[in-house]
Amino acid sequence: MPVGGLLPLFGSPAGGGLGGGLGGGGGRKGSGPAAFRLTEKFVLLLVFSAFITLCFGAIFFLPDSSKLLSGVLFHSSPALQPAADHKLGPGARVEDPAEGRARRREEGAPRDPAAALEDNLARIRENHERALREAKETLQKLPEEIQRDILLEKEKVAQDQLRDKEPFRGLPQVNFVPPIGVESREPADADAREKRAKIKEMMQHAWNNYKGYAWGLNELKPISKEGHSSSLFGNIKGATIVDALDTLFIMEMKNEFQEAKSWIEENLDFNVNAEISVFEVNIRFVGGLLSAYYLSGEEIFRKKAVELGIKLLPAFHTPSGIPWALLNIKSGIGRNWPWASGGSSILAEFGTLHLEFMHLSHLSGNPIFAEKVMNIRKVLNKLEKPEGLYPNYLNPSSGQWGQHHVSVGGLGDSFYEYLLKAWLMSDKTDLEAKKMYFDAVQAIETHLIRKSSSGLTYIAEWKGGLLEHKMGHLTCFAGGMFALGADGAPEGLAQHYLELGAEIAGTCHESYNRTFMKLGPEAFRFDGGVEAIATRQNEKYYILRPEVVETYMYMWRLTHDPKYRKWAWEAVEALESHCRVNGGYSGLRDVYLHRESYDDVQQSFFLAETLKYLYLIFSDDDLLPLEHWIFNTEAHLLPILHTDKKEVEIKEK
Ligand code: DMJ
Repeated sequence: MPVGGLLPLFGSPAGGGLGGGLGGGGGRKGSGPAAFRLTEKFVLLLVFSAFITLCFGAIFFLPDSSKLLSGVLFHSSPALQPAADHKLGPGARVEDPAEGRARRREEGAPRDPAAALEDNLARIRENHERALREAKETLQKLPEEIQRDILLEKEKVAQDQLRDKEPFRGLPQVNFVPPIGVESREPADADAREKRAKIKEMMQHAWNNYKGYAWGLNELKPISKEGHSSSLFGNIKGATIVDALDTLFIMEMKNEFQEAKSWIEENLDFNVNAEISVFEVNIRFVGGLLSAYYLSGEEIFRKKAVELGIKLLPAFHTPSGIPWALLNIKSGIGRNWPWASGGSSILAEFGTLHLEFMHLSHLSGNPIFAEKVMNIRKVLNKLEKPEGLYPNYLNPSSGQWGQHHVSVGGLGDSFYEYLLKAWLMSDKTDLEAKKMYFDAVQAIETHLIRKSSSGLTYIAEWKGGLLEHKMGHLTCFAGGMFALGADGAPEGLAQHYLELGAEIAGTCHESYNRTFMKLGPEAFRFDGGVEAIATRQNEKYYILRPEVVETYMYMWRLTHDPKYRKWAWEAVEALESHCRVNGGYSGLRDVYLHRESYDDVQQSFFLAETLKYLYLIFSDDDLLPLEHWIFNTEAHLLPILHTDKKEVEIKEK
């Protein structure tokens, strides 16, 4: 359409329309734009720019520009379109005047062009006014609303915190009952005795170097010989001290245990402005303190565990009660990992609080901790599970699953472990946990467990129905879990689960055996012509993880097959050859290389788990018998809460 057609008022007697001038391309003094006088040009420019502004304004600033585009630019009057939301029942809501007109047209009002044009103009005017009104409201109110929201949120958190703290005016008295199976006897077998002594020496080396170079800090950098801090604990300090407590105790490193206790009494401080990982702090700090209390009966550990438990409670202040992953323990404000699918909390994180929180209620006499974790279970039980599987992501606001990724390794692992152990810890009375565990394991067997062409059993990862044929080092704990649960398996399946545990142990051993260092990679694959081998550079590292020796420990205890002691000793030799350095023990960047490339971190779980499980493999079974103890996911000891005899008696002060 020629522009002149839209601007008839500016047709010049000398030169016809502007369009003619532009289109005709005549001489400079003819009817082209050059022929206008300066004032005319100015007026023309002014009107033209006003018109363009109006058009843009209409397109971009009116509330429903798509309707406007179709209604004005393309001349398809909204008057002729059916309007679904106009068909309201009586009293549904107050009718907008424009909607009223549309409805009346729907009802058969005349449609002459002049009326339609008037309708359109009125509609534009109304839309425009409404948009202005809304914009004004938004601009005026938003900052206040934001401020009000922040204040309300703060108030809510403060109130929740007050409510959570109120019942803790002091801890009730507890009659400590001496723990079962902690008195140390030398192993009957001479070879085991010698090997166990070697493992104790490894613990001494790790501890002494931590003490020498990083005392009071979270972890040790054994190459740099200085402290290492991880953001997982915010600025809570002393992760290695708390994580190592119970290992020191069972290895009878009494002086070291006392040093650790004194440090905790004097320095362990939770009144810090720190954003922490709720999961990590729970499994390492709460778990470590509880375990130290149950082994030693020292009140300081119970007091600190409950104090920290209270600090973690605001993490549960979400619409569903599914806790945040991260929490500022000063402000009580929580959030989730920025990388987690759709703002979700992580299954292995919120699903790995149950054991510690049940014990916190037990030792504090306050049911609040148990209530929080029982609510998690309630939320999970209400949800539909895809193929019976638990996705790794759950949104704490909506209480709905995020991405349908399922893993028995990272992001999922200890959730399954805690279902089984919740049942065991309750002296097998928590039948709901038992059912959830066995149902989940059945779904895992059907959808995730596969055999390689050479017959290695592995647990793959499930992504919306597709399998990734990869198994993580973390997943290797599952061998021990299947074996530990075998006893309570549905009719006729006990042997099957024991064998499944043995098969997973065998596969994980292969993942170690197929490396140069004889220590397993972070993840190994069963595709592209390989089996139990890491193929990606970023999966070839080993960070002193315990899961493989953890499975060996359960398999040894439950079968006494000597191969598990043999495999455990291979791991000890590999640790000594490749991870031991002057300054402690270091992780490795690539277990397939022929020369060590150190990551320079002595992880606290090396002392809490790896060395503890190795020590137990070479101990007799009466040290920490499985009928009386369960291990939390960081290998901290929690007693089974026997129902027949009350081991811990709680009396209100
Ligand atoms: C430990 O902190 C725990 O075992 C946790 O469940 C998984 N990861 C580490 C050790 O690898």
